[in-house]
Amino acid sequence: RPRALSGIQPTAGSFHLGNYLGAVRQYVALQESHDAFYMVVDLHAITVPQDPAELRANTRLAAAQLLAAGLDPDRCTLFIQSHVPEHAQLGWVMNCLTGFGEASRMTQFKDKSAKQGADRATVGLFTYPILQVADILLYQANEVPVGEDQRQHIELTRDLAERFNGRFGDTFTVPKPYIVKETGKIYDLQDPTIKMSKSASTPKGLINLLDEPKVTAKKVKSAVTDTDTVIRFDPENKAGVSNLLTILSTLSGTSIADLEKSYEGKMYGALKTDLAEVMVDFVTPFRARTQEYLDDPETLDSILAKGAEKARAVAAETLAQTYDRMGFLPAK
Ligand code: AQP
Repeated sequence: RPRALSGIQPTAGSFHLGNYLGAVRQYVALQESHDAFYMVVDLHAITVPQDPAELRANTRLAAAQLLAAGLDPDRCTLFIQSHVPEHAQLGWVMNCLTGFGEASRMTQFKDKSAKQGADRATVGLFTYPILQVADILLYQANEVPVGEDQRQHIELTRDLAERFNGRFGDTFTVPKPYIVKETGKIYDLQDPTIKMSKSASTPKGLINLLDEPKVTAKKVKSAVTDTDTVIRFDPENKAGVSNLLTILSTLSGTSIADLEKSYEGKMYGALKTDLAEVMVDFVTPFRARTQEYLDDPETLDSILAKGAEKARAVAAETLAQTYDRMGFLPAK
């Protein structure tokens, strides 16, 4: 079986709809076909300031949401990044193989550091993509399910894997991004030209899966559309409507073409009412399942402990081989 690896940050508390449709949904699907490793990336979370108690709670909450979304610990390896110290160790090695200019070209860092101000952005935020390289290469992943915003980081991972292999001999699998075209970028409901993101300018554009269902329904109903009246998939001219169609199509399993047909002659309100209903049907059991995992921290912690053990076995082997290839003297 090919390997899959991905990670999600525990920073925001609730996952948002972009996280789910762009990434987590694919995590669930790939458990069936891949030897899959998924982690909550707490080391990445601290690239921006975190309150310790909140980080701890949000890390458990992220793991609970992954399980609620359908990850099955018998069919995949679910763990917390900091439980596997090899991530930080291989991260250092990768830092030493990455050019400063090369790292400076990462657009996510440019965007985030511009928002924070150059003096407040940490060196950790700058090297975030390099730690991500280590995350992926440690598991010899063939495919990395992510949203479109991560494509550049996977490119960097491929470059560094090839660079290392070229210099020190074949060591790392060169991974491919696994990005679903339709849902690789879910847009903000209030500004459908930007991606849905936890740092959106207004919370009204962001669907948090753990919001009260009635809040979710309200956000759907106040989504920005356009002054036209036709329900048609046309991302360039009708970004808002197209985003709603994408979300409805994915959650309901109905093709966009069939949706367009069924909404012929109908108003935007009909589309929003249906989407609100589908969203509520989706988030209601998701919230309940998440709560069940949170209510049983012993089970959750034992799943994570087993996951870390399985992950470490793979990561330790890759790290040992890497150290050896680079010429580190083995510890006796
Ligand atoms: N809008 C999106 N559409 C599709 N995929 C998305 N992802 C994020 N936003 C969208 C994908 O979700 C996975 C986890 O991302 P993350 O851990 O980087 O989560 P995040 O930082 O909380 O995501 P945000 O909201 O995008 O954060 P900010 O506001 O900090 O930039 C990834 O695979 C990502 O591609």
